[in-house]
Amino acid sequence: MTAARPYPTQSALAPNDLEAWWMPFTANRAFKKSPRMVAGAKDMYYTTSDGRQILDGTAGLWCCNAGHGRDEIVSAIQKQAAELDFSPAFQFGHAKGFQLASRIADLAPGDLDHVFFCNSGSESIDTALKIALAYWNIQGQGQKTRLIGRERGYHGVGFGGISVGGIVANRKFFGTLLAGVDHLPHTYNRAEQAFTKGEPEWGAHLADDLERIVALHDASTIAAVVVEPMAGSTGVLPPPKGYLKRLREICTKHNILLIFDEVITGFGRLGTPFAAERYGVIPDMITFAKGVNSGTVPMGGVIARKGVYDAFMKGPEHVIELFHGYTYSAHPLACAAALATLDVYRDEKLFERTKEIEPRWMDAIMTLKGLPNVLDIRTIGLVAAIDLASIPDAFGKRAFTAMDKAFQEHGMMIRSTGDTLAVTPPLIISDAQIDELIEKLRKTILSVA
Ligand code: PXG
Repeated sequence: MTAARPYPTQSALAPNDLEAWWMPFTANRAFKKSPRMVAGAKDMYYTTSDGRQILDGTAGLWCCNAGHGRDEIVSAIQKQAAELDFSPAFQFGHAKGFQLASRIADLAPGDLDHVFFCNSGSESIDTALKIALAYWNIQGQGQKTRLIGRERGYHGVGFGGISVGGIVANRKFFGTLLAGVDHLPHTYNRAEQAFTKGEPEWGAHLADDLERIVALHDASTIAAVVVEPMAGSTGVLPPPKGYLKRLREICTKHNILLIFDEVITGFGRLGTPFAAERYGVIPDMITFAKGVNSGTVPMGGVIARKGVYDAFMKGPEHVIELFHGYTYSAHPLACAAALATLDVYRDEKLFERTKEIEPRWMDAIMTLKGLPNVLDIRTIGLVAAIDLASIPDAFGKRAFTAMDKAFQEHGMMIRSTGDTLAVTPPLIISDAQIDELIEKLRKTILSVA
């Protein structure tokens, strides 16, 4: 900082104090000229700093699945802070870490029985990739090091995640990334799939590309394949029917670990605790974050199958089995928040409810078909994406303007990525609020025509 300036007090924080925060994944200059500021949140609504109510069409960043300011979760966090603020997770433990791991293992299908905690989705992916590499190493197959991701995949922003990820803007500035990574093709084809509700019929054959990759590198060099069951950040790509089963079969045939990145799809977004259950496919590891405690305290993790965990549990018992972990792994506040959140999900049957309202949600979203510039709509679970035609020579501007106008003029928070609008409300959304959301989307799309 060049010149000394007075520290702003909390109450003095106003648009002229916006300079110091270099905001993440944000158009900083546009934001600072015309800020979108939130000051409070309750249930389905944010409140802006100037007192307007904003319908939350994004569950924060796909994380506040139980809605905002839930009393049970708030008081669990408060109570935990007073009772046990921090406990080291290296060589020491606390009850809620174990309780939470058991609860998550119970929600996960099959023998996905062991949970490793971290603090974000990005860390969960790096953790899963490291477990995969170490898993082969300790079994004397240290040559299995290749990692296979997918075009258009998003796995956070760590070097592991951007290496297996397939979003060009997230990769191209950051050098050569991890060596030995290859990518499956993405699964979107507008000509074949436009305006499909749920999983498209076309595209299962794209999983067979894994056979080509195996033929090229040989299975003896490949550690793991990692995909989002439904690609989220790239603009919502539901998996083609049968695609994930085929990936599983090919991985099993060639002795390759399969990792599902469920940072978005975990905790009910597709109407089941994990998407693995919806698709009847058991991966070797599942990554999670966000919805685990409804976005209230940073937390992520990896759920590993029994066989993966057991492979590490040998050698002298005083020796650390996996040299990996974070200071805040299983942070007591995050665990307390998660236990309270899982109670809310269970007591309010929010995952089952999501499944129930999915058809109505899909029908409602599809009523936007035919509006100006709408090129495709994809929808699944409680998720929707609307592709808008780009303004010539200004890719991304139409959707960015729509996101801004939605907030500033139409009282709604939505996300934009490229020229796609993404809508992913909290799972507590009522029928009337679905109608409100659709009406606001309609006005927003018309306002950028
Ligand atoms: N994997 C997946 C599938 C994700 O969607 C991450 C990993 C990384 O999580 P962290 O906690 O490190 O951010 C994500 C994050 C959007 C959007 O609008 C999506 C994410 C984050 C922010 C915005 O699509 N996903």
